[in-house]
Amino acid sequence: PQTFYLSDYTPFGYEVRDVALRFVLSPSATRVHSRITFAPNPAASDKTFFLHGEQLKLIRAAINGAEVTPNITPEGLTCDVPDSEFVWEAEVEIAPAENTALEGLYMSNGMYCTQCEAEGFRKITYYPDRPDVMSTFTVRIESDLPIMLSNGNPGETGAGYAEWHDPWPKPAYLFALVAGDLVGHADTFTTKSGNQVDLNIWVRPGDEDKCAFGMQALKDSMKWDEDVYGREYDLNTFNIVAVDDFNMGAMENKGLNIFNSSCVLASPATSTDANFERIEAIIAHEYFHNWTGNRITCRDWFQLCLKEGLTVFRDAQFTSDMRGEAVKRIHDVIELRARQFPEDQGPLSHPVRPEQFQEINNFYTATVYEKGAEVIGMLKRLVGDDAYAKALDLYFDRHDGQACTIEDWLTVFEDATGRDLAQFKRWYSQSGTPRLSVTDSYQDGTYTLTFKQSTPPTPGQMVKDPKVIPIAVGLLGPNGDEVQPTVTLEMTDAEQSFAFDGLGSKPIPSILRGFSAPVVLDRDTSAEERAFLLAHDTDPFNRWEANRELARTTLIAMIRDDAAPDEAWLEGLERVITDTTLDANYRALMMSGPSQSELAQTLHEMGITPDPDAIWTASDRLGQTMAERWEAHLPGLLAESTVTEAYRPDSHQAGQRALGAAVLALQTRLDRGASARAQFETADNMTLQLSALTCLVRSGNDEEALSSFAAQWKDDRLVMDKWFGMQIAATLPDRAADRAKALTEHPAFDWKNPNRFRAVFGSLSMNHAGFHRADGASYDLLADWLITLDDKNPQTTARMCSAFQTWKRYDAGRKAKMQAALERIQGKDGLSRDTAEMVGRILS
Ligand code: BAL
Ligand code: ZN
Repeated sequence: PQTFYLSDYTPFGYEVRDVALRFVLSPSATRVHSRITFAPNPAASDKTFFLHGEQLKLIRAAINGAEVTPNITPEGLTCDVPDSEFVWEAEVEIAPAENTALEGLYMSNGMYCTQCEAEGFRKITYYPDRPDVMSTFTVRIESDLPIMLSNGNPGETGAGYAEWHDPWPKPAYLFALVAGDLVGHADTFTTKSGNQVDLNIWVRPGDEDKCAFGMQALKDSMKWDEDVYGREYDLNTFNIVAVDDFNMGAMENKGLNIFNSSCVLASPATSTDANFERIEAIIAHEYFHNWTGNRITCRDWFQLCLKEGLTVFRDAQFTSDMRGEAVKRIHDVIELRARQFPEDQGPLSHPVRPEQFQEINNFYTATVYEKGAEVIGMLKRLVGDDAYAKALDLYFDRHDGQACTIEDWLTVFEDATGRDLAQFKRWYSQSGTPRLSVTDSYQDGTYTLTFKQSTPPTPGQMVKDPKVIPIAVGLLGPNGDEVQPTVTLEMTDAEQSFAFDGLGSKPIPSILRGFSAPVVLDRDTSAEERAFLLAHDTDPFNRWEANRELARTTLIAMIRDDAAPDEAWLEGLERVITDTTLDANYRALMMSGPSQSELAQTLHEMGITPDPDAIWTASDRLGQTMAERWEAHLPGLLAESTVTEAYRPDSHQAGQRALGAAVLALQTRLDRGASARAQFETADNMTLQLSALTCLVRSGNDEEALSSFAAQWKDDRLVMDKWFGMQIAATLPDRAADRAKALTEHPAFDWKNPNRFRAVFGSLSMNHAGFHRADGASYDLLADWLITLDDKNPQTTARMCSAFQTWKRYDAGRKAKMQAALERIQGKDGLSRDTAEMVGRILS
């Protein structure tokens, strides 16, 4: 397969002045008529007229009205064209009902929908399918379906047709079309300059009662982007459509966002608090793309982080404002460590701006998205809030309507602040997680912190240069008072010291407050010092971090030496979880220790081969110790976390339920599931029902509850995804593989639906000891199913291969079994380019 390189960029030889499309919809023979005005691009030297096109049946092509016979290959076509403006016309036939890859135009439950990012438009018609080619679009859809939607503003509508016009030039990846028997949940939003926008969430009949929350989230997002970034919506209409079969979470098509139904439909009975928070964040994310992604887009796919890192950063700011800064930051860091760190420390490591790819769909990664957002957070911290706001205004002014690069983005910051960002740019080009070690000294009132940074080699990058690392530091006095409020140290060298003068005694440092940089902090800290920070740190993130470090140290000692859990830590933690002045959500987070895969990563870094069974046993034993030790507190904590008001998905109530879930997990260990069963039976919302069921599954005593849950929810696809997933993710490790296998034989296992496939196999890979069962049963099962799915849906198959990305850290037996599973996938006849690239990288 061809490898594409960032360094090879050249502009397309032609500008597109206007696009008119006409769709005559039919499940197996949709006709797509295109009429496109091209003109030679004066900025391009190569005037080859190449249009992308895959899996298209060309019926007819014409230039300026005269029929032409292009030269067609599996990737597209070339044709001789005039050297001045001309009109290209084509008619192609496609079969949406046979499109199981869910890229291009496809069908989901009788409804037509599209997914064009990154390179799906070329499966709809012949076109220069690259993000730097932007044009206005006019679309006419013909079918007998009641609802027909496309981008932009609605035009003429009549019996059997609907027209749409998008006045904003856009790349083809933002094209969308939807047609189906849909019902709309309507509302309006008036922008700050007084334009009234019609809002609609379109769903399948029966889902109307699950739209209100998403609509409110959309209106909150529109208002927030006006208030915080000064960005106003720019069309008369904004449509969201819920689709059951979707490879990603959602897609920001101009004026017509298409959502995986799991990321928009919400109701208290069927959605958990976590679902509500995620839905709010994704709606915000897609809406925010209207400016960061659509109005200003990417020059090429190597620049993906330009829109994704920035938009994730913006949605995190939004959630932080809506739900609380500390808890959002802790959640994000937990996710970063769970998903991005393993990627960046293994064979799939790549820079935030990759420099080569075979299949761009494989680069919609935690590194591009989440590390991309961390990089923007660091930039904001380094330049300060005011300069960040000034730079963003300049970015929107200077680049509106353009397809840009990371260089453009950084130049804006350089121009707005006068800073040289050449060194900072390494965050975009160097892969790998930097390690930051720190030592300290105190003499005559001066306290000195000395940092060293290094980044281990990653694939294709053996040598790393020092990066700019913003290190937020505060100092605490012996009584817990803050003697130095948070200050951001700017580290630029491989080794660098920072001094604090005028201190009466040696302070306790609180380093990397708010997780000010995506690094691993190595510091030999005594348990006493961490316990002090757990009790006193004024930075809520670092207070939580101190606890996590203590939990990790204890667990590692339990795993390695069969040690008892650390007494002093448990006493300190007890004070925190019983401190009713603290936010319940925060206390719940304190009760969850490092995940089993994170412990495996720590052991690996220590040069110890992780044993998944020993990790599970230690984690389980720690849970049992906590339950027994805090037995007297549990009923009071459960009572305190009981919500007596009507269900609201806000952070206050969600916090109470999160604390309740953590406490119920301990209580279940003591009462053989009696409390969990009682909660399960009386729950009037999904959060309580599912947390109770999870406890029962973990206890192994779950058959009855699982059956009754399935009977209650058999007709709700999204709830059944939870049922499929949680009984695998939460079950005892030795049952996970067998359970997953049995569930693949369940009549409701619709493996072509990405949500259902992920529910089973994403959950299996999350059950750490279950996935790494020593006999390799889980590896084999996953490999079998990835081989099956690859024929139908390469994109989802390739992404799920990352379950194997840490294979090299395990013992020889497991390693050999994972390698064999990967090689079996690799050896499959006709393996997709997507999966071949992923497996090849993982094995390398
Ligand atoms: N652009 C793909 C989906 C998203 O990141 O919003
Ligand atoms: Zn995005």
